[in-house]
Amino acid sequence: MISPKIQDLLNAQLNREYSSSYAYLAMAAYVESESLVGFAHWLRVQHREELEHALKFYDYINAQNGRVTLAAIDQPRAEYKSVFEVFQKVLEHEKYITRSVNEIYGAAEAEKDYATKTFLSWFVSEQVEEESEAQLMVDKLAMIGDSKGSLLYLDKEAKKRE
Ligand code: OFO
Repeated sequence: MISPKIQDLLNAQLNREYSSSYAYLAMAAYVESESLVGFAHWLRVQHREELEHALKFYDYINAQNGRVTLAAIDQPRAEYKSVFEVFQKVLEHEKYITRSVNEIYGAAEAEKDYATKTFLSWFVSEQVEEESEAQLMVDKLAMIGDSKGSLLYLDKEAKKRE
């Protein structure tokens, strides 16, 4: 059993996960248009992970006899200046998602909703990983600057993401 407030917060997060997924797919489309297929692969893996996150919220709301409500997904940004900008946005976005997960966790804590806190613990840990992976990409891209050769090397590396 979850309160109407927690249900609303979880549904809003479900929507954010789908928005994240859609935004990362749009980023993949941009880098793919620049022939950077490795970075596109990395972003498509991220896209898939976000779909899985969304479904975790879907399943949890249902398991608590709540009501899933699906809202509209914002149109994602299509154009970027560079791959570096793309990954800066990924990092920025993940920090925003971390804040939203923490807010729901705080609301669950205030209501002594231990089940929701336990459910969200997975996301709290996952966000540490999400931010760290995005930060690593930003750092590497900052390091290589304008070197096309290094960019192609990183593109190849990004292709290895599972
Ligand atoms: Fe679902 O963690 Fe990224 O957004």
